Amino acid sequence: MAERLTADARKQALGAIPGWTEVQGRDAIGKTFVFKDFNEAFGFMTRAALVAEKMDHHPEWRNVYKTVEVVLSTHDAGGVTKLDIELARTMNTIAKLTAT
Ligand code: H2B
Repeated sequence: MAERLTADARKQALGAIPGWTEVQGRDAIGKTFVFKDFNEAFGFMTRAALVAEKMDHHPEWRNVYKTVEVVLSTHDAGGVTKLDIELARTMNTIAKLTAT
């Protein structure tokens, strides 16, 4: 099972993934993605969902029109692990590919 990252390791990893920050009050990371419209936002979610399912690692997220608020944490570990970092990085890549 993936282990929780130390505060230092988490900070260092976040420094290399644009837009992702620590969530206040819990051991999790988050980012709000803003797309051109709903079509793009949902396209992003669809692609990200397929990757998440393949990884067996699932986001907490909320969509309102063209924004997607994402929170990542490894529930089994009670905090941020390398799986969250990997999914965050992948989501940034997917967002780039999705945006027109
Ligand atoms: N997603 C997230 N974010 N954290 C988990 O601990 C987790 C998950 N565990 N997806 C997986 C599913 C686990 O429940 C299954 C049984 O593999």
